[in-house]
Amino acid sequence: MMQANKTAFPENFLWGSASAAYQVEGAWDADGKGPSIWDEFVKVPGTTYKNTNGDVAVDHYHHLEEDVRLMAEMGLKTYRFSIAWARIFPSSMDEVNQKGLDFYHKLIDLCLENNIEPMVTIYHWDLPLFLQQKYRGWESREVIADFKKYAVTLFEAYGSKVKYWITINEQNIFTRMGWMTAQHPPKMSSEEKLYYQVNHNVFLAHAEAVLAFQDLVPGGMIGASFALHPSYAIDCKPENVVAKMDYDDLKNYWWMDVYAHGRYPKAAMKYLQTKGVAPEFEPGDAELLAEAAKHVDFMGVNYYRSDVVEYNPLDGVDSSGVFNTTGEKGSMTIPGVPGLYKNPLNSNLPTTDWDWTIDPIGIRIGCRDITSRYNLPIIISENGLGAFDTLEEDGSIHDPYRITYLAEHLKEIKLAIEEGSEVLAYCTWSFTDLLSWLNGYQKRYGFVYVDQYEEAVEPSLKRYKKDSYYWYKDIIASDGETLF
Ligand code: BGP
Repeated sequence: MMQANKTAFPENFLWGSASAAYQVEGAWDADGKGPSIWDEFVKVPGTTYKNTNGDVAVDHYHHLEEDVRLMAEMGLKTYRFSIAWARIFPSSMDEVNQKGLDFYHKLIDLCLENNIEPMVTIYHWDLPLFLQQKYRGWESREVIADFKKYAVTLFEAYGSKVKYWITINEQNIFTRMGWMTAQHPPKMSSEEKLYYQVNHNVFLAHAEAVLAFQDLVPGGMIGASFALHPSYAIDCKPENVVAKMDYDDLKNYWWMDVYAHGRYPKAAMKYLQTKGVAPEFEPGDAELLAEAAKHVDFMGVNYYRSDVVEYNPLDGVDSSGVFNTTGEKGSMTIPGVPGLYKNPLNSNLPTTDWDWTIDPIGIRIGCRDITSRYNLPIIISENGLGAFDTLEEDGSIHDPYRITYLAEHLKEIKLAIEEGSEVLAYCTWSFTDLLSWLNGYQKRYGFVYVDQYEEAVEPSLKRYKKDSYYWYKDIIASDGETLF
């Protein structure tokens, strides 16, 4: 729907950037923090690229003032970060670690002093290890009450200062990689029944937090962040169009429908019931999900790439695909589910060195779809390019590829807004460079380069502004006008 009359980015648009505790903080056992499942998982040789881990990460924990100063100098309007559950409850849900709470008070206060709206993610994958050991974490319904308690503790501590809250980051990713592809803790593979049950537990935990939020943070906004994969049927063969519908139901709407409507998509549920892997409901679950959905204020969207969908016969590809964690372009293989779909490469689009399709229009398609299906405001909670960057001798980093990637996506977001989507915020991934869960430190996303090499014994952790830092600064100052 191309129009001649252009509207501007909305007033008070939140130009932002994002991170997650495990990927930036380091200080993995400082000030009373307990271990998380990731602290344990990464120590098993062979689980991450070159056995990299977040023990130090980019040491944001000890560079707080410097990092927020860099954000303020850039003019950032919002900073999305996650809270490490194991800093708040290190070894039991009965004892709060005040030093953990203090750390985030400090971060939030620094943001506010610099006119940066803090945006808190309650859970970004780093479950306290004691909960995994006690009842296998998300596999048990016990986690629902514990998550609620943790969320309530945060609402009570920070609710008067923080307006924007994200319950869960990319439930679809951490559950798939934890229970289907064995790439994340607890490293289980093809546990399909458990995978759907775990997801059900996460939905219930999210729902409890959303309902508790209503009384504790009046005027606040809450939602979940979802890893959105808009999809294209490979062609107009009807069986490929049905495969796309199956893909959307099982890979996108399975999550977004629950957040926004409080119910699972019907066809997907029937399929899983027939297979005997659908989640079991207890009395009250359906009502809880439906009630919470009425109070969700936005859809959080993490967008990196789109997918192509082609029908996959019963004797077709049966694999989650080889994941490229090395940056050697072309090493990824295509995934597929027999009887449903497979995901061939999109020959119309370029890819990153990690084989992720670069598709700016996909973000507009995603926004349009969410607007039509759910009529909810949207927070783009992550979008960015993982790339190799080079630190020049003079301390500069020239990353025109990142600027192009972000600019093209922003232009499409602007079009989505013109077409009726209500987009409240755009957070790039990420502000500083950070640990990429499985891909080490060489896959860089930040506006700020951090000297943290997997090879370095004692990295300097020095911060350097990339060209993209100055570019985003201008975008923010002009409210997006310099994009055009
Ligand atoms: C999302 C996660 C982020 C971040 C990002 C980039 O799935 O929410 O935590 O890691 O993806 O992914 P990667 O680090 O695998 O390149």
